[in-house]
Amino acid sequence: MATTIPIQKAPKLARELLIGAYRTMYLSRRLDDKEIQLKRQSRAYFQINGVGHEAINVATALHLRPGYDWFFPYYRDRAFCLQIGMTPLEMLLQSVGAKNDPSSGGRQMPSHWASRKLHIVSQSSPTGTQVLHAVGAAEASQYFAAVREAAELASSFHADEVSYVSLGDGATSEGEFWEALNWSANRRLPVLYVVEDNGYAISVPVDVQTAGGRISRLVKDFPNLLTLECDGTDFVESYEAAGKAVGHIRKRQGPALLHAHVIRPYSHSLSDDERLYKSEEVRQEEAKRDPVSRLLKYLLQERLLTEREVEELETRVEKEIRAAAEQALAGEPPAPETVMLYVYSPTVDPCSERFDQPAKPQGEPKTMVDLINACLRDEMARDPRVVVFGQDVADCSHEDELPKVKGKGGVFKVTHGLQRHFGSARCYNVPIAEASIVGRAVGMAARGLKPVVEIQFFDYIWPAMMQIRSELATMRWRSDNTFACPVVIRSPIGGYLAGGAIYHSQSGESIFTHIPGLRVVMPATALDANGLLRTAIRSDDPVLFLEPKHLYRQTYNRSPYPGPDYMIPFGKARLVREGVDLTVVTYGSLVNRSRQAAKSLAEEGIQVEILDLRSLSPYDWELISASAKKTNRILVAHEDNLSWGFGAEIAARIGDELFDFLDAPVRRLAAKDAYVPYHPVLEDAVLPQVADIVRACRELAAY
Ligand SMILES: Cc1ncc(C[n+]2csc(CCOP(=O)(O)OP(=O)(O)O)c2C)c(N)n1
Repeated sequence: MATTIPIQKAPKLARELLIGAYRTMYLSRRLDDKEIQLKRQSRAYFQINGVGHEAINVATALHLRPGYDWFFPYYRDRAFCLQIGMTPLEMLLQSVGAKNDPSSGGRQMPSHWASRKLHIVSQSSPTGTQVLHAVGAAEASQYFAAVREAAELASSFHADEVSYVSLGDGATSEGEFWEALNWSANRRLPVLYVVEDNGYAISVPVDVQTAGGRISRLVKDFPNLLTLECDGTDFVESYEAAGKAVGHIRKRQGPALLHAHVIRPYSHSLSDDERLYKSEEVRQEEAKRDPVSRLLKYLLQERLLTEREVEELETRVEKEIRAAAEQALAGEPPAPETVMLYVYSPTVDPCSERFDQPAKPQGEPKTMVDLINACLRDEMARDPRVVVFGQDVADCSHEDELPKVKGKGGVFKVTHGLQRHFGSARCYNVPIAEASIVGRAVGMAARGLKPVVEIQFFDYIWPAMMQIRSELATMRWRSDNTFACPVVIRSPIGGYLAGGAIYHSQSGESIFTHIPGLRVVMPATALDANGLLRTAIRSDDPVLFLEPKHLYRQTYNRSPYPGPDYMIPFGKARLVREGVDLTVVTYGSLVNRSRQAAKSLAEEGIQVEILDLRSLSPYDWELISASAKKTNRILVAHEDNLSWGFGAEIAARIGDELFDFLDAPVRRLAAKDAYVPYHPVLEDAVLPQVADIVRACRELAAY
């Protein structure tokens, strides 16, 4: 059962601590005022404030250790970040979007902080995604404690470290918050959740947002979770509550959630006016709980400061802010030509020769499933930071039963034996919560682990879309290369299974190739799967590794094991067949279908060249161009449906850059713009068949 501890007034706190706290709170408040002024003068482009949250922010930060614990602060956490060690100048450099903004190099809105030195992981704007990153960072703590060889390679690890995350009352409505609580409570992860409840999410009051209007009541029965509630505008009470929460976590008793009631008197942001939806009476009641004036009153009442000393302190703060603002405004803007920097790793290029390593074939031919499994084994043996998790990926979650059973190892057996061989810390099952799988992987990778996670079927990747598109793919770019999360997401994809139907046959790779920062790969043979997966794991970018499940156990695409260092660079297509009359640019399940089509076309005297792209982002433009210049006719063929698909991009680029070499329009062959149905007759009607390819090639050759 969770415990709810009533908060009592703390015994007298040290004078220096209280004065220091007041200083940070006042600094934070005045920095907000300064930013608002800059925005009104059009010298900043956005403003969101932390006003009303200062007491809980500083009280919590005082129990945490910069560069030791890990921080995932909400945009209201200005005072928190100041107390942890960010400077007013660093904050103002972000307000003006300066080149030297240490959080993002002018790429992110203000109040989206990052600092590698302090361990503030780059924050994004979606409300709630950060919670899973914090859980991932805490899971990394648990991992490092269990896998010592990995801890030795970590940039920082301490046995009692804490992963701090804050969020608003509104953000607790996100499913990701509940996924995070469930997993962190179950695994007793060292996470501190601070819910800064200012009663509103923009204009929506908390009683509309949350059943019963009180989040701490809803979560109090989570096992192992310490739940606390406090007046977050009362510094002394907040300090006491945060101390209890942090103590619980450092003793490794489980996570803690601190529900702090705060106010938000400056409206949501400069684009909002709370008078539109909050009555004057409510506003005046809230004003009585202003944390900065409350602490000041306390300091004066307890005679810890004189009026004169307050004046001196405040004058010093004003001076510091003025100087910081002047310096920030003099900061250089970012250079336009740098905008493409750090979409991908600037140092590890998975298209380079380093990732071109020859196969050393040994033994009997193996299937794609076998060779993916072999690659995972090799990489886990090579690097203790490689960790595998997902739904059903382990052999048997209950370790005591493991010796008595054969083991599951994935619904397609791709991860079979990994738990048995490497232990349950390195390969384990997790709940059916896809956002949680990717979100936690982001937090783990930000700490230097290499998660290779499985989304059981591509059809179920969608709950993770926000984490993939807005977090995984953006982390390096948005933090100006300060953080990265080179996660590998493996997922079986596609149809041609007979009976897979709409929810076990989906394609949709172009939705992901559209995302800058994400690499997308799709092998068509066992050997390619092995070599490309190794490249994915050793690269420093996030990779979506799509495994056409129809090809998992085909005999024609088998290969002998190529050895533990075999790698294929990204962006290098495979020339499957040479021809002179036309080129089929394809990948995945259509590679072999194109080969079959080409064989029958050869009998008619049409010689078809086939390129298997293998990696879709990046793709091999060089080979496509060379082939187009040779055959002058191009058909792009894929299993995914036609409209707005991958073929549209390739066709458009060929039209753009190779028009003069074409003897015919670029043609596309793809699935119909519908879903894959259950009955095989219907499935055949939707997905491209060999006969369709033959027909399309014939027409193209005759054009
Ligand atoms: C996923 C997502 N949905 C919507 C928004 C737009 N938005 C920004 S802040 C906000 C309100 C958040 O409220 P709360 O979590 O209570 O924090 P507060 O602003 O009150 O501190 C909304 C809806 C967003 N940023 N992300």
